[in-house]
Amino acid sequence: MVTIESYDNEEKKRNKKEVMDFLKTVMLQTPEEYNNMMKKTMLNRLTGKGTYKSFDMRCMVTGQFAAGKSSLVKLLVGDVIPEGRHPTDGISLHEGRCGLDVQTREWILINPETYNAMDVVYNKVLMTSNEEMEPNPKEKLDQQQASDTSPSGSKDDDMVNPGVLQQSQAMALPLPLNTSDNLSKQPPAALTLSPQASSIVPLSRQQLKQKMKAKMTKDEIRRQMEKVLKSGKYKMKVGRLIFWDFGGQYVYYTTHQTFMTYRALFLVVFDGSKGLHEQVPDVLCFPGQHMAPTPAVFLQHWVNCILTYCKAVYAGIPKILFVATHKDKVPREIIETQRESVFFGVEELFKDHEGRHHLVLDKRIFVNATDKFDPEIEVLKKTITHLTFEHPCWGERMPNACVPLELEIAELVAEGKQILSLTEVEELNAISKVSILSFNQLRDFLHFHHSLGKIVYFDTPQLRDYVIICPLLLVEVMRSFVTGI
Ligand SMILES: Nc1nc2c(ncn2[C@@H]2O[C@H](COP(=O)(O)OP(=O)(O)OP(=O)(O)O)[C@@H](O)[C@H]2O)c(=O)[nH]1
Ligand SMILES: [Mg+2]
Repeated sequence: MVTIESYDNEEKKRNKKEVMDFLKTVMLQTPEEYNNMMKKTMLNRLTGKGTYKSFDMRCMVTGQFAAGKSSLVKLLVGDVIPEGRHPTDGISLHEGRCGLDVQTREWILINPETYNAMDVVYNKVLMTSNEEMEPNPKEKLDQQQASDTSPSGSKDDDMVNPGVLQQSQAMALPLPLNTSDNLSKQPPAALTLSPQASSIVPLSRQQLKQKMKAKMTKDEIRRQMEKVLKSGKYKMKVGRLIFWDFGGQYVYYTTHQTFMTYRALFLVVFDGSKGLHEQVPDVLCFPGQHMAPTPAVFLQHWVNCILTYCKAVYAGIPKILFVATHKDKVPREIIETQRESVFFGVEELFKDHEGRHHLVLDKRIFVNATDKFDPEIEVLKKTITHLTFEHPCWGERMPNACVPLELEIAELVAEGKQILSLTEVEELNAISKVSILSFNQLRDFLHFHHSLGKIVYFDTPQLRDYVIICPLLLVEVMRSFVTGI
């Protein structure tokens, strides 16, 4: 045991400290511990004014083309399923459409008409003021002043209105409402990367100051928070589920990996009415392979892709849930036999796979992805809920200090902005009337929000001058490289 004693001379103290630091480092060997340590350090640096609990889960829906991914996602978020075949072009994002009640674990659908991306962030700020541990005296004073104008605090639960559609509190960078459509189907103005349409050209300091002048102030935030609370339409403790529906055609495969993250739950969807080793007709060989494509080949591809591109931070995370579709294509009397057969096939396929502990194989969900009354849709919702609550990132603490900048960026995204120059982000931070992050805190903010998938920021010499605040823009850019369109 190395102990620094008060009678040790300076050099001895230094030497002992070095040994202790070394021991601490080697003891923190696992990626999980290392990650926790890094996160704690970073959060502490950003915190200053405490943290809030963030309930935010991404459900990544992957699998072979035409397996029923989009149909399934539409059922889960309460959308109408269109007639006929509509292949997903890139990635389709469904956000602000459903969530989970953090206390009752109820699946909650959100009316898109009442969805307001900014309110999501205000809810988050609100939660900040009552979720926290004992504030320091100065903060207490601030809160007291705030409570003069806002009914935040213990009244929180009184605001719960179970009969009303709810909205979650935990999103930092909401996208415009049209993101539940494919990005490529958005109005061209939102997509073009020309300097006129996007915000690539940095504004001058003066222009920016003028532009941002009327934005976030403490009063504005408090006023909005009060509105959110008084509306009674919102319940504080509803976490968000964001569905990422991946296009299943080969052409998109190169783009998908960019968005793989362990901070998510994965669904791998396949057509359960077909044999796992039946050749898929009219398709080219799988990229990089010469064997005939079968559902089994697609399942292996997706599992390998997910586990290759997601960092191993927590043991067995991310979880991968298999969902079979096209149950209605199987005669009723043999549904159970078919279920046994396909899921036994999936188990066989991965029995020696080294990522086996990521796979959820015991649920054996077999649905008709076009029928919202199929009782197994409820089973699927329950399973997603369970896996979300088990996920170590569900309810993780986030620093409050970032919230004002998140609000500013959220507002720009809502206005249709997709990219900001780093200078613009720095200016935005510098003119904040609520809290200004230091240079290092701002870097941490960008890295951390990149890891959350809320922005895209690569800190490399060629790319570090731009921040993509609407991550799906990247899919569109990469898709245009692949297809040449
Ligand atoms: N009968 C039946 N049809 C289904 C089922 N699931 C999907 N379909 C149909 O299959 C077709 C493809 O469904 P999608 O949901 O678009 O499939 P996808 O996996 O999103 O396809 P990509 O976006 O190309 O990867 C559509 O015409 C759906 O109506 C199912 O469980 N039963
Ligand atoms: Mg689709």
